[in-house]
Amino acid sequence: PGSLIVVSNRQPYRHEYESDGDGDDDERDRSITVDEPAGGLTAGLDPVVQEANGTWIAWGDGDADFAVADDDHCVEVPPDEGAYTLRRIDLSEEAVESYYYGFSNRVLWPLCHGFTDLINHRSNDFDWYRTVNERFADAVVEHAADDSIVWLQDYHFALAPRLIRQSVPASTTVAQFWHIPWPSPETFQQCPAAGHVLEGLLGNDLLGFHVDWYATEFLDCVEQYLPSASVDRREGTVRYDGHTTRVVATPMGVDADKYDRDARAVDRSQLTDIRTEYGIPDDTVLGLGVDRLDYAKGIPERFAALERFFERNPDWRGEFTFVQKSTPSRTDIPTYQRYGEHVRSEADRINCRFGTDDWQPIVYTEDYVEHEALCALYRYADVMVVSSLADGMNLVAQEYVAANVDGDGTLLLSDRAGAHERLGPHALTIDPTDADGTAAQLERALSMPIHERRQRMQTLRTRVFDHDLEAWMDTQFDWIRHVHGEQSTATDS
Ligand code: ADQ
Repeated sequence: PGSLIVVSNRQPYRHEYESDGDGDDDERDRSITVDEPAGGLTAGLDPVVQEANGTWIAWGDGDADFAVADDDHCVEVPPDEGAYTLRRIDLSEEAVESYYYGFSNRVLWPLCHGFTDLINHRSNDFDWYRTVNERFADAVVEHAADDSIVWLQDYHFALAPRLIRQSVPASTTVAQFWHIPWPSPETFQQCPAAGHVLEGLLGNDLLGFHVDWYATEFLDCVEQYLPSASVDRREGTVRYDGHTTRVVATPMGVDADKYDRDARAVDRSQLTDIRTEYGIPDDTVLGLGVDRLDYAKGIPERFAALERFFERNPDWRGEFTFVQKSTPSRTDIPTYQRYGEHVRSEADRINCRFGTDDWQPIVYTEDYVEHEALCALYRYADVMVVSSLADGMNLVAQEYVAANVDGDGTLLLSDRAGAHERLGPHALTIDPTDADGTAAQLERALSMPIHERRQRMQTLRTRVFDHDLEAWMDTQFDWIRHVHGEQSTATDS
C-alpha cells in the first residue's frame, strides 16, 4: 500500500515558541522547545509514521501563538530529522469548546461509558463537531492518493470517515480505531444524531475496538438504528449504502520492553526519595492507583473500598499506604471540576478518620510524575488497583505488569475494564461498586503467599509481553492490508 495518513485529536509533537522578549516577535529570535510524543499510542505510532514518511493530521493545540498564515500549518517532525509531515488544524476557541469539550467529551464520552445522566448536549455542539470533522476530512483528502492508508483515532472523528470515503480514490483504505467502549443499543438511544454517528463510522473500511463485546454492541446498534444496513455477524461486516465495513476486536498493548527496561534501571533509592517526598513511612506496604482524573476511573469507589479495608483491618493501619496519582483532565468541564473536588475531599475525609501524626492511609497527589518515578512506583508497589467503572482497555494495568520486574506485585482489576478480557483470571477481579468485595480482594492480595503472587504475575507478564504495542500495531496493519486487498478485488471485478 501507499502513503500513510494518521488522524488524531492530540498532536504527537508540540512546539513551544518563546519570544526573546524584545517585542519584535521576529521568529529568528524565538527559542523553540519541542515536546516529544507522550502516551502509549502516540509514542507507538510515531516511529511507524516516521518509517512510512507519512502525514499526521491533528489539532494544533497550544501552538496558537505561532505566527503563520490563518490557515493550518505543516511542520516536518521529528525536529532534526524531518521524517514526516505534521499538519496542524487550527481551531477557534468556539470550535474547541463545542467539538472537543462539547460533543466529544460531554456527549460521546459519557454515552460510551454508560454515564447517560452526565450527557450534556448543548445546541451548537453537534454542528461544530460536524464542521471540525469536515475540516479534518478535507485535510485528509488533500493528502490522500491511490493506495493511501488513512488511519483515524478515536471518538473525536465519528463523522469524518464517511466524508473521506466519498472523496478519495477507491483504492484508498479508510480505517479507524475506537479507543473507548461502545454502548448497548438501549444506552445508544440517548445519542443525539445517533444515525449520523453510525453512518459516519460506516464510511470506514475497517473499524477496530478493544474487545469483542464492544464490536458486538456496535453491530447491535447498527441493526437497531439503521434498518437498511445488512449485518453479517459471522464475518463481522456491515453492508450499508453500497459500502462494506469490517468490524474487528483488536485489544491494544503497551511497549512492554520499554517499561521492563526502564523499571530495571530504577533502584530502591528512588523509592526512598518518593517516600520522603510524600511522608510515607519506610516500612509500609504500598498500594498504587494511577489515573486521569475521570469519573470513568472509579477513584471514589476505590477510596470507599480502602475505607472498608481499614475498618475491617485495624492492624493494617500504619502498615499500608495507598498512593493515588491523578492527572487532572478536561478541567474546563464542570462535571470534571466537581469530580476532582469530590475525590480530594474523600481522600481528606478518610485520612482524617484513620491518619496519625506519622502516617496517612491515602497519599493523594496531582503533581506531575516523571516517567522514571512512575516506573519506580510500578516496580515497587505491592498492590496496584484499577477500579474503572468503564474503560475501553486501560493501559495502566498493563504498564504495571510490564514494570513489575521483580514479579511479586499483585494487580486488582475491575471486570469492567477492557484489560480484564486479557488479564482477568490472573489478576484479582473486582467489581468496583462493591466496596466490601474489593476490600476482601485487597486483604487477599496482602496475605497471598509469595509463590502464588509470583505465579500470577508471571502469567500476567507473559500475556502483556506476548500482546504488546508492536504486536497490536502489526495486527492493525495486517487487517488494513486485508481490507485493502478485498477492496482491490472488488474494484477490479
Ligand atoms: P485513558 O483513559 O487515558 O486512555 P489509559 O489506557 O490508562 O487511560 O492510559 C493512560 C496513559 O496515561 C497511560 O499510558 C499512563 O501511563 C498515562 N498516565 C495516566 N495517568 C498518569 C499519571 N498520573 N502520571 C503519569 N502518567 C499517567 C484511553 C481509554 C483507555 C484506553 C486508551 C488506549 O480511555 O481505555 O486503554 O485510551 O486505547
